[in-house]
Amino acid sequence: MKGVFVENSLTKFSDWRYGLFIHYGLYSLLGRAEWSWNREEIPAEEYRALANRFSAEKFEAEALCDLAVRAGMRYVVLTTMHHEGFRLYDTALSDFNTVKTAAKRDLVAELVAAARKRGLKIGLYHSLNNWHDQPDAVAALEDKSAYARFMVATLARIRELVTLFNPIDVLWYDGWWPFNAEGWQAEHMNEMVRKIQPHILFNGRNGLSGDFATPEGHMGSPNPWRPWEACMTLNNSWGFHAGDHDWKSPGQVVDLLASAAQGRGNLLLNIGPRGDGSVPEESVKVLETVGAWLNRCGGEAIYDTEQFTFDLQQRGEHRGDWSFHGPFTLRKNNLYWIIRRWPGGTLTFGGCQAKVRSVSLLGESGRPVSFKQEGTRVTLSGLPDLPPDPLCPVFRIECDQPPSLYQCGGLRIPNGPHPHYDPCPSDIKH
Ligand code: H79
Repeated sequence: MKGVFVENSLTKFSDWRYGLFIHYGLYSLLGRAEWSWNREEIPAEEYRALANRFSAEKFEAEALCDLAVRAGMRYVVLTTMHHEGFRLYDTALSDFNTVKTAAKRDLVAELVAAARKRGLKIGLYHSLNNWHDQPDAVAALEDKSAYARFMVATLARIRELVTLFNPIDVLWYDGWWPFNAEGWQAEHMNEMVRKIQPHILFNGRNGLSGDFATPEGHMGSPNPWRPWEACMTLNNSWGFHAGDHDWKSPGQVVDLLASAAQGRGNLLLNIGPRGDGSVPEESVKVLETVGAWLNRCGGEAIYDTEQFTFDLQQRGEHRGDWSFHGPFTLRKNNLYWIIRRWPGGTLTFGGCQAKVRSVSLLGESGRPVSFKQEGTRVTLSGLPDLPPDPLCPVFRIECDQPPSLYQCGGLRIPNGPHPHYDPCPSDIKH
């Protein structure tokens, strides 16, 4: 299964599944993550001067989008302007942008064009508040005329962004403090954008709930029946941090992806290019390794899956614990078992509420697997002692109906949209 996205009438945001988040700005030059201006109280003039050094000579939109495709991703989201207020596009509203300074390029235009060329969906990240423009939202809190000026500028900036880049797929608001929806005039804001781009989607960070939830740094949404997208760092920083080498392993990324796929959510996984625009090799390697796995065998279990678990995401660190070998995902009559920890020649799971028709190992061999079912207990046998995939073997367990897993002492795992969650009584207190 290829990562390149093919549009069809059933396509929905949740089927994008896996996207590349790119945090790039002046902070990337400092290498101390994207909040450094604020956290270090860098004098404004000193920070502004970074723009004269921000030449972005290794920022290659084509290569970034190629990486996203190789990684098996279906969309990209770029920070067009982070909290620092520096715009990566050709705005007429401020000189603090990449076209008027050292780079002399419109990086957003380049990325949008490259993404479109590859059939990738595109999201533009926009920070509502920023530390550069005066007044900023905090200064506008107590002063009516400052507030009026601030909102005129904010709405004009957003209007210009979605006019310059039209059509795009997502407007990704961030930097919401210190206002709520009323303060941001969020209804008016969204309506204005929708008038210009009727099909655009919004996240829920301007105070309204938007089209999808954006859990940051964790999986799952408070309301799992709404579309959601978890944004996660690949190390522990969004913007480039020269001292952060704490990269997630390919297996950990598989866990995140499976967790998203179980809950029909998306994973927006971040890279923070260096100041010159080059991408740390470690992130490239992890993304490519997972992309190769998706291509080889994982894709069928990850893309276009249905809502399967409710509770596994709700229970935080317990997620995926139904099976200690690795998570399950679901599509139609197929249950997929993503085996992160290979226990050896046989594998058993209980609680299967459907009749299993066949089992196969995904991948080149696609080989059928022997199994037996005794009631709700299913055992796969005749398996090798060592894992048959270098990263993570995946089984397709085809059933006679959409399967659910249920076992008292565990949790009931309902399939599909389910208005009432009905836990097993012993599991109510978790
Ligand atoms: O871009 C990445 C982060 O920089 C950004 N979102 C991701 C995608 C982000 N910005 N802020 N936050 C995440 C956390 C919010 C912190 C806050 Fe606060 C605490 C906002 C309000 C209270 C700092 C302290 C800002 C105002 C007071």
